[in-house]
This record gives sequence, structure tokens and C-alpha cells, in this order.
Amino acid sequence: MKPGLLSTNEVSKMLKVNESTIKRWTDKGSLRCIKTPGGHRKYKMKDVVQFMDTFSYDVTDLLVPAKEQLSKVTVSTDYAILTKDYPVLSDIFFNTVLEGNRENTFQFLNFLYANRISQIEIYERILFPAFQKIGEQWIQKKIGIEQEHLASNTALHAIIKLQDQVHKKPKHGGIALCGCLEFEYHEIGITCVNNILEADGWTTYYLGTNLPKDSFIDAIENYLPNIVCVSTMTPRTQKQLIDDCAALHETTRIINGKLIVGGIASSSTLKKKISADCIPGSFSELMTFVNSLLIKK
Ligand code: B12
Repeated sequence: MKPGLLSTNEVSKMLKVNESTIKRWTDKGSLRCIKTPGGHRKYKMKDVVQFMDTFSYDVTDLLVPAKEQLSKVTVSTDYAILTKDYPVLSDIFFNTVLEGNRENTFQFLNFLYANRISQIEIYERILFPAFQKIGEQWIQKKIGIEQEHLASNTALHAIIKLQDQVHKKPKHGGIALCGCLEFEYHEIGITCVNNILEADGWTTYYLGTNLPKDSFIDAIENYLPNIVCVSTMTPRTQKQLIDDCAALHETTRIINGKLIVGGIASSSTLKKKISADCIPGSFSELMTFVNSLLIKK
């Protein structure tokens, strides 16, 4: 190697990111490189330093002062935020949440939110893929069930704490009831739904997980919600889910509300069988549906 030229691997170590991230930044034209006749990328130290300088200079105005409080924020995190590089941010979240440090996890999410990554972007583009990866690693036996539990509880704590910082629209009078049916213990999705609706001006009642169908029906009759949101990931049987949703839908219809079912219900096979007013495939779809209800109101 020519003296003064760095390999992708060396630059990745300097900037504390994966080699693929360095390649992506190079391909975007943000980081200058020299291509060897063999097609390898090589970097001049002065270009790497210039990249870091330019970047730091650029972000001074954009990043909030709270940055100094977050020891783990590096130039690479800043750059990923600025360029909305969700895979990198999701990887950082994955590592942070698996460490199980609640405060660091909250600080990281808070830093993203303070730097204009929206609540829905945080949930769908950062948290969701990180937990998909946790699921994959659990299947491959790379992480244990105790780590999955720790990560879930750490994430839940962080998103609940972040909710205090999230900007909330004024209340518009709509009432939302959110929860999971009996034997359902996946809580992160429905917590996200509850938080998004609360930020959108809904008065929310959060029932949590593992609620028997009859108790869910009692809650609908007591709170008279305009919308009922149910999250389902692992129903005991498909038939049980179909029957329970039909019962919830009937009660919701009687009180003039709408039933929204998310999670596994949005899979192509189940979608046709489940009785509901809306089965959104994403939080954005959920918001389109609920906003259409508000327009009609
Ligand atoms: C964390 C986790 C757990 C934790 C949950 C802890 C907690 N407090 O929540 C624990 C360890 C308890 C757990 C247990 C189990 N789990 Co689990 N778990 C997961 C994991 C890794 C992440 C789920 C998660 O929270 N993701 C983050 C949230 C944001 O995403 P989400 O829930 O998918 O929600 C998204 C959408 O579905 C949608 N959505 C969800 N609900 C709603 C509701 C509405 C209204 C709307 C609009 C949208 C919406 O929006 C979200 C963003 O896109 C997934 C892996 C994966 N690939 O998803 C497996 C996974 C869901 N689990 C699975 C299984 C099989 C189980 C167990 C049966 C394992 C076992 N053998 O014991 C048990 C069942 C427990 C039960 N009865 O509920 C399977 C489900 C497979 C299936 N349905 O076909 C998965 C997919 C893993 C896998 N690949 O096998 N799990």
C-alpha cells in the first residue's frame, strides 16, 4: 500500500462504523476515495479528516446541544442521523438495547427525536428492524431468551420515557382503546400504537397484553372508544383470533366505533378472514385510516 493511503477497513475502524457503511458513504460521494487498478477503495488521510471536519462543521447548527450529554454519540452517529441512514441507526439501537442499559437506550432515542427523526420513523425504521434482527438471532441461537426479554423491557422503558418528550397535538376529542387479546405477550407493537395515537391528539386507554375477550368487550362498553386497536402476533389458534375479532367487531359496531387489528392479522392469508374495519400493514396506514375518520367527524 502507498504510504498515507488507508483501506476501507482502517477507515471503518477510525469512524467506528461497518465497512459497508464506508462504502455507502463513498458511493454517495460524501467521502472521497481512490480506486486502485484492482478496483479497491483507498482513502487519503486528509480526505477522511476533511470528511469529519466538514461533517462536524455542517451539523453544529443542526444537532441540539443535548449532544454533549450523550457520551456514545460519535461522528458516525451524527452523520447517520443527518443522512437518515436508518440501517446504521437501527444497528446502533440493536447493540444498545441488547446491552440492556435503559438510560443509554432512552438517551439514544431521545437524541434521534430531538434531531428530527419522527416518532413513526423511530418505531418503524429503527426499532422494528432491530427487533426483527433480535428475532433472527434468537432463532439462530446466537442470543438467549433472557437477552430477548432484557432487550424488550429495555426498549419498552425507553419508548415510554421518550413519550414524555414527544410533541402532542391538542386533544381532538377522539377516544382510542388499545390492547392485546388473551395469551398475547408481545407488547412493543401495541405500545407504539398507543403512543402514536396519543401524540396525534387521541385520548388513549391502554389495556396492555393478555386480556380475555370478555374483559376486552367490557372495556369497550365502559370507555365507548371511537377506535379499538388490537395487536396480535401469536394467537393461540387462528380460529380463536377470528372468533375473538368477530366478537370485538360486533361490540365496537354497536357503540359506533371502528375496530383496527394489526400485527400478524395483516398477513395476506389472515386479512381476508378477520372481521375488522381496518387491518393496516404499517403505522402510516393506521394514521391514514384514523385521519379519514376525523375528517368525517
Ligand atoms: C420480542 C419478542 C418476544 C418477547 C416479547 C416481549 C414483550 N414484552 O413484548 C417474548 C420473549 C416474550 C416473546 C415470546 C414469544 N414469541 Co416472540 N418475538 C419477539 C420479537 C423478537 C420482536 C417482536 C417485537 O416486539 N417487535 C417490535 C414491534 C414494533 O414490531 P411488531 O410487534 O412486529 O409490530 C409491527 C407490526 O406487526 C405492526 N403492528 C403490530 N401490532 C399492531 C397493531 C396495530 C393496531 C397496528 C396498526 C400495527 C401493528 O406494527 C409494528 C411496526 O411495523 C419477534 C421477532 C420478529 N421478527 O418480529 C418474535 C416473534 C413475534 N415471536 C414469535 C414467537 C413464536 C414467540 C413465542 C411463541 C416463542 C416461544 N416459543 O415461546 C412466544 C409467545 C408469547 C406470547 N404468547 O405472546 C414469532 C411469531 C411467529 C408467528 N406469529 O408466526 C416471532 C415472529 C419470532 C419468529 N420469527 O419466530 N417474543
